[in-house]
Amino acid sequence: MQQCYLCGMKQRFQQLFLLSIFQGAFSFLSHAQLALQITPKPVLVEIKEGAGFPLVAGTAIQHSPTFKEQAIYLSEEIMRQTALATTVSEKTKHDAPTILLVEDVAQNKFPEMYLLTVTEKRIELRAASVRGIINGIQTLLQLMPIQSKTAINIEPVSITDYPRFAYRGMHLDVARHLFPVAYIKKYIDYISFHKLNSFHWHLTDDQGWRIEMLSYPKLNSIGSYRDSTLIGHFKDSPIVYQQQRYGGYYTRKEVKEVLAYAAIRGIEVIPEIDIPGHSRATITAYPELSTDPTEKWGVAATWGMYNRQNNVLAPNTATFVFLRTIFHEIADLFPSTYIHLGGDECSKLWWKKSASTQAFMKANGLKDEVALQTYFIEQVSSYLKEKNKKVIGWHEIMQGNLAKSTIVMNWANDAKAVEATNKGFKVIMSPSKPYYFDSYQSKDKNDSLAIHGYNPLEAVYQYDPLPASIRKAGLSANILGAQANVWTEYMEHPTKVDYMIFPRMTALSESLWSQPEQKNYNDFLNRLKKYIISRYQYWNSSWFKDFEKWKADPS
Ligand code: TNX
Repeated sequence: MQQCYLCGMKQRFQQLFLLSIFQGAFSFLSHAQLALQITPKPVLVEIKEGAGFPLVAGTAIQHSPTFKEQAIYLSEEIMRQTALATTVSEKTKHDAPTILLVEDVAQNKFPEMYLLTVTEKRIELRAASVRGIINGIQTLLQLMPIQSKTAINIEPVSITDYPRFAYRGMHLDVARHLFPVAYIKKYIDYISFHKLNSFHWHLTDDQGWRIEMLSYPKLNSIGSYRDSTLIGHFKDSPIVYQQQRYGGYYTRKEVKEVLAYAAIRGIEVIPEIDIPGHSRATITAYPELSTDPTEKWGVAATWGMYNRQNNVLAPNTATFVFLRTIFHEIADLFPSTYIHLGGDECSKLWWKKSASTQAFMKANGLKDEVALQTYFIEQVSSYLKEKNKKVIGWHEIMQGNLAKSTIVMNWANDAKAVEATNKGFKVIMSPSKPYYFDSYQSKDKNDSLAIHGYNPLEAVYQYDPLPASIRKAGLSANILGAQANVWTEYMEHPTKVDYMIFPRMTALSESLWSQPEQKNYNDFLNRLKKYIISRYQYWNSSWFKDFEKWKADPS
């Protein structure tokens, strides 16, 4: 390896020169104290005396080997945000002010914790894990302006920070409407910026199967496309359809690309294959898996199928072979700890009417259709266990007598969470009130079409995903965390998704990350208006603008 001494000297002189101009320029400015404006609110912020860190073109980012990809990510984000080019290496080549990403096992008092110290000489970010370092990077990026700069003074500060909840997620339904891979990545960026850690990817439903399958190709050639799509609200009369083929799916290559992108950003991607209901696309592709194999099904063109149209899998040998095969294929593709198997809104009507289903129930000693639903969940759970995966399902999976290792995702109310924790389940809270971001955020008649309901920003902010009764019962540890759900029946394009999630996602972020005593809605609104809206603009995203006007209903 060749070394160029003079080159190093020259570089050092240039840096010092820039530094002196830059320090002169900033000496009369007091620090902006951006650290007090960070969202979600950190656990502990200590503002320090003295000069800040001079970030200039050529500043080095030095990293422990484990954090190589995160160092590159930080460098790219600094470039995008400020137009400053930093260098990335495992070793520093000079003693100029440096950004350090340090793997430090001592920072493990809390999961995903990070420690950020900014001085004149160093920005030191310490964490025991990738997620910890990513959380710190997101804080650091908020200490920099969103503006093209030749030099930035980052204020001297020390921040100790960690999340309140272990599971912090956002869901996205890509079955009702499909979004480009570029948008899925952008969505993952939103998740990472907000210090959330899980992306729940709702990949299959009545209206389309959205992931390439090698084992059952008709899921794509038939199941991924519908002939028409409902326009307006599904409860409108008369119902109007757009007669145009709609669909598509993410290829395995694209999924892998998304997974790699998410991994760098510390995000776990949890795929959901929704069974045994919500399966209209499946039975259209493979009628032999339905309660009536002679019927010619069609991928759903309308919304809200529950009890209205047959969309269930029939319990038979072909179905269980199918389920084992496709869940294994999914488990092999996704590195996540968890796989979501749906289990929601499974109508019992079609099973009641089906002679072969009734015969199966009798032969297997299943006393009713609820027991059959549990049987399905148990079967799939056992297939996933073979692949060492943990199972998540919507709260309806508790209807029967299910293994307690299954995680219950509760889309009902606090009482349902109490029921689940009392039964010994671990729970992820995603109550439709207020965590369904497909509901309205205003009562304005002219607001963009949403499914129903009213979940304004304030309600999202004020909601505590840890119900008081669970805390009092000493069962807090059974609430793993929470997530907001984004069902896309009425969101045809990414712009509409952005409109529905912002700024509610920012409120969610603070209620899942920050300690309850740190929450203050007015302070949050000020930070949102002054610092976060400019992020949405920087992302070229849309958002619901009237958020201040619409208050939470009294509970
Ligand atoms: C219920 S909540 C559903 C979804 C719909 C949503 C609309 C749940 C697990 N299932 O299939 O899209 O309502 O809000």
